[in-house]
Amino acid sequence: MGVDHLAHKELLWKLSSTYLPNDVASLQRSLVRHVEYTLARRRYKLDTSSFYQATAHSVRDRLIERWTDTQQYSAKKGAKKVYYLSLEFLIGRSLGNAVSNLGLRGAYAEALRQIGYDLEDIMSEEKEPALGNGGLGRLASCFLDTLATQNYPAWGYGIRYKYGMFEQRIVNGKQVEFPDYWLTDGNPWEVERLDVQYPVRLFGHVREFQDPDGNTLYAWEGGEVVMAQAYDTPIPGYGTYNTNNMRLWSSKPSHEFNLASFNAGNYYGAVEAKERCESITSVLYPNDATEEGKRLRLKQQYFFVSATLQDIYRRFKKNVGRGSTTMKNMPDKVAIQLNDTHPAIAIPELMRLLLDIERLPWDEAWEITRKVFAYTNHTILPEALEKWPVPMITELLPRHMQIIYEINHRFLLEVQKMWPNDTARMSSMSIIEESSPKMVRMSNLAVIGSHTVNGVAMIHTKLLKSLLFPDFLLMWPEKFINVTNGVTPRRWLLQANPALASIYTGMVGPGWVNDLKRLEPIKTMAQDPQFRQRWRAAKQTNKQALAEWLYRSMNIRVDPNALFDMQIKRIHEYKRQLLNVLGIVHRYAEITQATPEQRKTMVPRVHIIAGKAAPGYVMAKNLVMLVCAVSEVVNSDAACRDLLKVVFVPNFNVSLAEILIPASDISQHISTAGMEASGTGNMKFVMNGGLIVGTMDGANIEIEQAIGEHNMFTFGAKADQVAAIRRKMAHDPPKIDPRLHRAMGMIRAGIFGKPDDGAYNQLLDAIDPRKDVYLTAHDFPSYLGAIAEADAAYQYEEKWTAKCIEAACSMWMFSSDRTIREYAAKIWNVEPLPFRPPRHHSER
Ligand code: GL7
Repeated sequence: MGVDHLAHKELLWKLSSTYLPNDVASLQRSLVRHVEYTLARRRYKLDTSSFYQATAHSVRDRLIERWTDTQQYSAKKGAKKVYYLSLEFLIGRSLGNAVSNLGLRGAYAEALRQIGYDLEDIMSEEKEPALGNGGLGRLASCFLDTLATQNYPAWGYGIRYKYGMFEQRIVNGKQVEFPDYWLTDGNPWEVERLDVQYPVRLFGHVREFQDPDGNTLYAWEGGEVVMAQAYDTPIPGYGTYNTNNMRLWSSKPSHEFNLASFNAGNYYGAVEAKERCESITSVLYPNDATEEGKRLRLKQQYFFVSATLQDIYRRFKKNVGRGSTTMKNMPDKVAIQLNDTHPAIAIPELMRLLLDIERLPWDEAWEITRKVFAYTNHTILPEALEKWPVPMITELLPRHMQIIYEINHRFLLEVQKMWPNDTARMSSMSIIEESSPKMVRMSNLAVIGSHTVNGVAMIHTKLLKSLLFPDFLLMWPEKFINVTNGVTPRRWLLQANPALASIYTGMVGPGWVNDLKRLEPIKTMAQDPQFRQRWRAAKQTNKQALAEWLYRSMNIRVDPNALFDMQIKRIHEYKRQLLNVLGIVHRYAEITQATPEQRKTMVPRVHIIAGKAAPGYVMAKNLVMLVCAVSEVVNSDAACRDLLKVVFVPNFNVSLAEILIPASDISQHISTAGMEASGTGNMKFVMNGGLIVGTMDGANIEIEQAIGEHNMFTFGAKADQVAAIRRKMAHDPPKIDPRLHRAMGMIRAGIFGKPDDGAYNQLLDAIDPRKDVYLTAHDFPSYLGAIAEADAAYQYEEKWTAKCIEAACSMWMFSSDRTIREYAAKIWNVEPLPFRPPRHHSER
C-alpha cells in the first residue's frame, strides 16, 4: 500500500529509454569519461592504449543500445532464429569493424583527432582474438557479419578459448609456437553474463526406470558437473540498426561440485578438480594434425553443445504453451547450422532432451531433431573426418552413446529395407565403424540427423556426393545441396582497402557495400585509360603501405614496383607451398645464370609466404623452415637484388591478411585438384584487384567462370584426372622435369643449408615419382607455365590493369551476402526482421 509501482515503472522507463548522442563533442565526453571512470585513470596515463580501451568502451555502449533493442524486438515478434554453431570464430579486430558498421568512423576519427589521437593508431592497439584455425573459422565470422547486415535474427554460438591459435615466431629459421593469451588487457567487446550459466554433466551413468504407465525411461546421473558461463559479443550489421549476438561459453567449476569435494576433506583434490573444469575451454586445438583420441577436444565439443542447446531450448520453451505452440513447433522457431561435424554431438543431445526431459516418444523426437539441424561439410580429406572411439564416448557421455546406437539401429533397418542383405553398404553407412576400438563416425551421424547437408563449392559438393556419401545420396537425393562460400565485403574491401573502396563509392555510390552487384557496370571502365590510372594508383598505395610495413616490422626492403606474389594460408601438403618454393628456387637458378640481356626481360618479383603449421605436423614445419632458408639465401644474393625477394611473414592472422591482400598482384591457390573444399582467400584477393595463379580446385573454378578464363592463370591436373594419374605413376613412374630436377638438386646439395634432421630431404622424398601423392612433379611444368604467363601479362601494364578491373568487378557472387541468402532460402527458411530504429534523443 502506498507504493506507486506504476510511477516507478514510468520513471524507470523514461530514464532507460534515452539514447546516446553521436556528435563529435558527445563522443569526446564519452571517451574521456571512460578513461576516467571505466579505466580509473583520471588525469594520468592518457596514452594511446588507454584511449584504445576508452574508444572500445564508448563504441560498445552504442553497440549495446542497438543490440538490446534488436534482441527485445525479435523476442517480441517470436521470429524464427538461426543458430550458427561453430567451434571457431576468427573474428579479427573489432574496433574498426564496429565504427565502420555503425557509420561512426568519421565522427570517432574527428573526436580523437581533436584531442591529439589518431584512430588508425588506436585501432592497431587491439589484440586480435584468434579463436579459429583458418578458413572455416573466418567463414563463420563473415557469416555473422552478413546475418546482422541483412537483418536476419541469428546468433553465433562458440567457445571463449582462453588461448587462441598459437602465436608463431621464427627462431633460428624454424617455427616456434607461443601461447596466445589474448585476454591480457581484458576484452572490452564482450559482456560477461553472470545471469546466464548452465550446468554441463560429464561421465556418470544411465539409470533405467519405469514411469507409472510402464514406459521405460532413462536418466543420466552422477559424474561431474561443470558450469558454462556466457560471454556475449554484439555483432553489428552495416547500414542497419540490427545488431546480433555471438555467445561464447567459458567453463568454470560448479558450486555444488566444489562443495562436495571440500566437504569430503579432500582439499587438494578439490582444487585440482576445479582446475580441470576450467581447462575445458582453455585452448583452441590447432587442427590439421590427427584429432583422434583427444579427450579434451570431445569434452569441449560436448560442453559447448550442451550449454548452447540448453540456452536455445530455454528461449524456445518460453513460447510453448503460448497459443498453440508445442514442442513440435521447435523447427518453426529454431534452425541450427552445424559448422562441420565439430558440434554434431548436438544431434544426440537434442534427442536426449526431448526423450529424457521432455519425455516425447522416439519418433516425435527424431522428427523434430531432423527438422532442426543442417550440416555443412568443409572437407573430404579422410584424415580430417572426425571419429571418436566408442569407449571414450561411452565413458564421457554414456547416455549419448546409447542414443547414437539407437539412431544407428533404426537407420540400418531403413538401409536393410532399401538394400536387403547388402552388408558392404550397411557397414559403410553405419555410424559405427567396426574397427578396434569401434569408432563413431561423426559425419555419418551428422548426415543422418540433418535435413540438409551442404558442400561449400560446386566441385566440393560434387565430390561429397560421389566420394563421401554416395549411398546416402541414393537414399536421400534431395538432402545434398551446394552453397558456395563467400566473404564479407565490409571487412575485406571497405575496411581493408579504403583506396579501392573510395574509387567504388565515387563511381557507384556507397550502396555497393551491401550489394556487390552494383560494381558490375564498372567493368566497362577497364577500357578507360584514366580510370586504369586511378586504379593502379590505389594498388600502388597499398603496395607502398605494405613495403613500409615490411621494413618497419621485419627490416626487409622490397620494391613496391615489383610484382607482389602471395601465398598466405595454413601450411599443408595439399595446399602445396612446396610447389611454390620449388618454383622460386627455379627462378633463383635462372636469375643466377642469366645474361644481362636476359635479366632485362625478367619481371622483378616479391614472393610473400605466410601461414602457420600445426605444431605436430612435421612436414608442414619442414616447409616453413625451407621457405625461411630460401629467403635467407635469395635475399642476400647480390644477383637477385632487383629481381627477387622472398619473405616469410610470421604469425599470419586476420589483421595481417587485411594488410597483405589489398597489396597483392598475384596470389597462389594451388592445391592438388579435388583437395581444397573451397578456399576463401582466393575470393578476397580477386575482390581487391589481384589475379590468381591456381588449379581447377575449390572455388577457383567458380571464380574463373565469373571473371572469365582470360583473367586467371590456371594449370595442373583436373580433379577427375588425379586418381588415374596416381594409379599410373605407381607402375609407370613419369620422367621428372629437368627444371624440377635441378631445383631439387640445389636443395639437396645444401645451397639452403642442410638441417641435421634431414628436413628438406623428407620434403623432397615425398615427390618420389612413384608415390607423388600431391602431384607436385606432375603439375610442376604447367605450374611454371602459368607463372610465366602471369609474368608476361604483368609486363603490359594497361592490359594487366584491365584484367584486374574486370575480375574485381565480377565478384558479386562471392560476397557472403549471396551465400547467406542461399542458406536462408534453401536451408533455414528464415526471413529478415529489420528493426526500425528509435530516433535518437539528440535528434528529437
Ligand atoms: C576448410 C576448407 O579446407 C577450406 O577449403 C574452406 O574454404 C573452409 C571454409 O569452408 O573450410 N575446412 C577446414 O577444416 N578448414 C578450412 O579452412 C580449416
